[in-house]
Amino acid sequence: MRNTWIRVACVGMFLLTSVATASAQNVLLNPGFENGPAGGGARPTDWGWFGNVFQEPAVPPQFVPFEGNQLVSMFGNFWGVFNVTGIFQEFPTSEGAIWELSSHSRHWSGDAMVGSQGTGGNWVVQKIAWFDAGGQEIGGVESTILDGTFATDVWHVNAPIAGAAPPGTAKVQALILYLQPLFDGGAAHIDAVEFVKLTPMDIKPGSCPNPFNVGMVDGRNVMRGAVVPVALLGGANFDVNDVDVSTLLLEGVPPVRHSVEDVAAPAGDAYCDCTGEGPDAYMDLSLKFRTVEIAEALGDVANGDYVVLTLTGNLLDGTPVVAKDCVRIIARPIEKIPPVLYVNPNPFNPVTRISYTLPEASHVNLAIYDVQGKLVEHLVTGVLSAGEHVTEWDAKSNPSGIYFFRLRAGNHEETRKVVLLK
Ligand SMILES: [Ca+2]
Ligand SMILES: [Ca+2]
Ligand SMILES: [Ca+2]
Repeated sequence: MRNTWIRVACVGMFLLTSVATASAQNVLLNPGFENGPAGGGARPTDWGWFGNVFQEPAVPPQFVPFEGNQLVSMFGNFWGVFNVTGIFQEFPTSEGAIWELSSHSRHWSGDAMVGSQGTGGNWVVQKIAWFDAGGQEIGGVESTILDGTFATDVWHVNAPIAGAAPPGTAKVQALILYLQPLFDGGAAHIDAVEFVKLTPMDIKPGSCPNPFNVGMVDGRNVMRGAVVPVALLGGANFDVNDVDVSTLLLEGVPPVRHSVEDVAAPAGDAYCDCTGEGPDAYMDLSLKFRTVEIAEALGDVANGDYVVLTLTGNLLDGTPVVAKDCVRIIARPIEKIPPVLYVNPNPFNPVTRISYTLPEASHVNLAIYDVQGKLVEHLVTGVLSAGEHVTEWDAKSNPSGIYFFRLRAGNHEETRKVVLLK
């Protein structure tokens, strides 16, 4: 039933003779409608539309934008026929490109939206539609109905929908539709629409799923010192050398280091699909972020939460880059978080630093063994306080070779292999 209605919308769309075409081909223009002409029957700039669509200036209490000083209103005054009103924007694209659409809508009490025909009466729907080179619609992704039973005069955040362009795709449209039954008019307000082509990204490249460990001890993240590996994935149409690394932020956090290497392949057909696929012969931009900074940026999360991490930035030519991938939060009970042992540098000559973080005061034994398992030296023995500890090992009197650091803290034991290269 719903699909039929959407098809009605698309027929209306084909009647349009002028179609908005954006210059930047991966982000819609005028997303908050602040740049368009307002009032007097003006239509939204940079958008196509059908039905009664108007750009409105902020005039409380009638017109209250979600952001900025303008919004778009959609009115249904086709009494007695099923009516679809909407706005759309389109971009050239090709098979495999992943696009994401989100928006904000408001059901306006000034022109009652909730109809008398069936549950809810009026609906706002987000849709991504794929078209072939001949202009035929060949597929799409729709949101659930965002129905008129919501409270009026309150802005709703319409959750993003995303999809990958199927074979034969030549262009994509983002549509925000307002659907009305036979005997009800009404109005919907739309603002802050986002439609972006997502750059493929893989958190923990080549591994799936993407667990993200968080845990605080006395206000300090016990993952301190650890990094989150993330890769922007190159492909036939995306050279990662075009990325301006200095502009990249993951959840607002800049990377601590980066390199260009082939670490993973793009995943399936949705932006949060997870894959364990490894290198694919396309170079990727490998980025490392401090775990503690990302954890702080995420704020309160709970064990088992499924969280989308967003990376933003620009290409060297200024084109925006947006990438998303999901992590599963693993919040271990604090007492079960083991010490985390790091050795840096490794290989080393002749001094290296061993660091580890204790979740609680513990009896610690840190020792070095050679490759035959023979004790070389005890570095630390005794009770240490909770928190991070650093110990150096100067191996100037030891021969080159493989050694093992073994940390025992309480009931926990951890071993790291190191290489002394003279
Ligand atoms: Ca606005
Ligand atoms: Ca991954
Ligand atoms: Ca790759």
